[in-house]
Amino acid sequence: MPEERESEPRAKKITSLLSISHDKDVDGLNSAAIVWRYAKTKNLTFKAILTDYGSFEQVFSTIAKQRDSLIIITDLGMDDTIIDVVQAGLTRAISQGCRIVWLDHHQWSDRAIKMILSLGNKPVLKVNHEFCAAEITHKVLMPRDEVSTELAKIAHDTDFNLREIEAATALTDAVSVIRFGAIDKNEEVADAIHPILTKLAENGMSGVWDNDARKFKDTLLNKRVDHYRKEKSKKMRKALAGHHDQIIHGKLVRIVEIPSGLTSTDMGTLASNQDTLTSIDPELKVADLLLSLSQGGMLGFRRGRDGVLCNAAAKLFNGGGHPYAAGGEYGLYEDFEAVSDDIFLTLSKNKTWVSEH
Ligand SMILES: [Mn+2]
Repeated sequence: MPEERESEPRAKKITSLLSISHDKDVDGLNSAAIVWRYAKTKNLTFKAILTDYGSFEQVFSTIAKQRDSLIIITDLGMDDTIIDVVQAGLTRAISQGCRIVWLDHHQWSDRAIKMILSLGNKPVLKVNHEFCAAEITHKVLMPRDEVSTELAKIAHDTDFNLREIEAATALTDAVSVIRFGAIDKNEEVADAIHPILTKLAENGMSGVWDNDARKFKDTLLNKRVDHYRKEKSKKMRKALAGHHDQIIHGKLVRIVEIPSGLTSTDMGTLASNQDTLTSIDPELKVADLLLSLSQGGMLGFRRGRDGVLCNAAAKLFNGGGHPYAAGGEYGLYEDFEAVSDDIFLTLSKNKTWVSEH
């Protein structure tokens, strides 16, 4: 960590840490937990703001009020539409003795990168698409901390949609349950997530998850997650039953509509589980490429196996992302069948999304 090597009076003055992370998923949450552990080792007072892209204006005006703080932003990308808001907030904070560390894995424009690097007080910016944000945070801030290693591993499993760690899938569902619950009750998502963040920062996964009993230590949370999974699976079964399949360039492409209350990650996770599919229809196989269409016309891309590039497929629909997961946009629609045919046609005209190996 570069600031460890610094001995100027400026760095010495920093006594607090403000963490800004993504409230949407486990990657953002675990990144914040690792940052918190870092704050503990440095004896910095800690405050976390969990947020989403729609709230940047509010968040960066809070940042503008900080003094002598280390501000660490994780799992949030920046594009040109918000560059001015971000620049104004950070420039102000830096003039008041703050330092900026930004760790992310999303797509950044060259302009956005240059803007951050041109800031004062030696900003640190690490953007790497090959890792999730918690892994980058772990590597940069807490490489030798075992709890942080585990938190990064859990985040990787869910962010890369691997589903190899039961606790990671459970935590993903818990975050959804807590988020949707807060939104329903008109409460702040960040406040609702805070207790779980505290436990993750203190004891890592073992603070929330009982590995032997394979459930959450918090009985109520465990019940809510169980219920959420049952509801989700009912809705998903219905949605999957209405799927449209087509073989394109030798790949099984499937399009499903996402019901409300489900995310494309939920859909991706459930639809890539062969047991779930078999229980719906014994003939149903995991698709090579799964597209989930939301009511608002947004498209989520997930792959069922290697050989498909989700980011290249999403690019055909004004989007982007990673080879294993990406997002794009179709636009408002009425007739799901017509949309499916249209999407199949676009994918069949272009082969960039099929990888050679
Ligand atoms: Mn992330």
